[in-house]
Amino acid sequence: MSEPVVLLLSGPNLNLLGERDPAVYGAETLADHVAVASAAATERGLALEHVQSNHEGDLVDAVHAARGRCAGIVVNPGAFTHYAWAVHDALATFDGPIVELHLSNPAGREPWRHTSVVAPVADGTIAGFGGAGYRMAVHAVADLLEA
Ligand code: CA2
Repeated sequence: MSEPVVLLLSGPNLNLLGERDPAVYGAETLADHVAVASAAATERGLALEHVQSNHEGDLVDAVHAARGRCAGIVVNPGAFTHYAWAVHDALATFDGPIVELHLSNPAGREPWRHTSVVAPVADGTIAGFGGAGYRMAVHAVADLLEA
């Protein structure tokens, strides 16, 4: 039998990681983070799928495609975190565990980053641990699946 699939969803501008703002977001590329998340998934007997988009509707479509097919979701919605209610509504239709992930700690940054519209439909949030958060988020989903 094939392993349960965890969907890693990456929002806008995260495709530029490693190219700018290393002081805030680190020097690693998104591909580096996906590799870390994949390795963590393998450790836990899970498979990882990754979707990155700069378009809100694509992220909504990816959540829809995950319904009934993926076991859990790790989502770094990028700036959509703070206002994309369509992403919130799509995630609310997903039955498995959802972990919200951020490289930085939005709570310690500008006031407009303090609101997350994703947090109410996530089981929990991992923020401020840089790239290590990708490993932590996959393990959090795995723990919730095993609970
Ligand atoms: O800390 C995070 O992971 C964020 O989700 C990153 C978002 C930001 O809007 C959230 O408040 C927190 C921004 C991602 C932008 O990524 C860039 C990558 C390279 C260069 C510039 C931006």
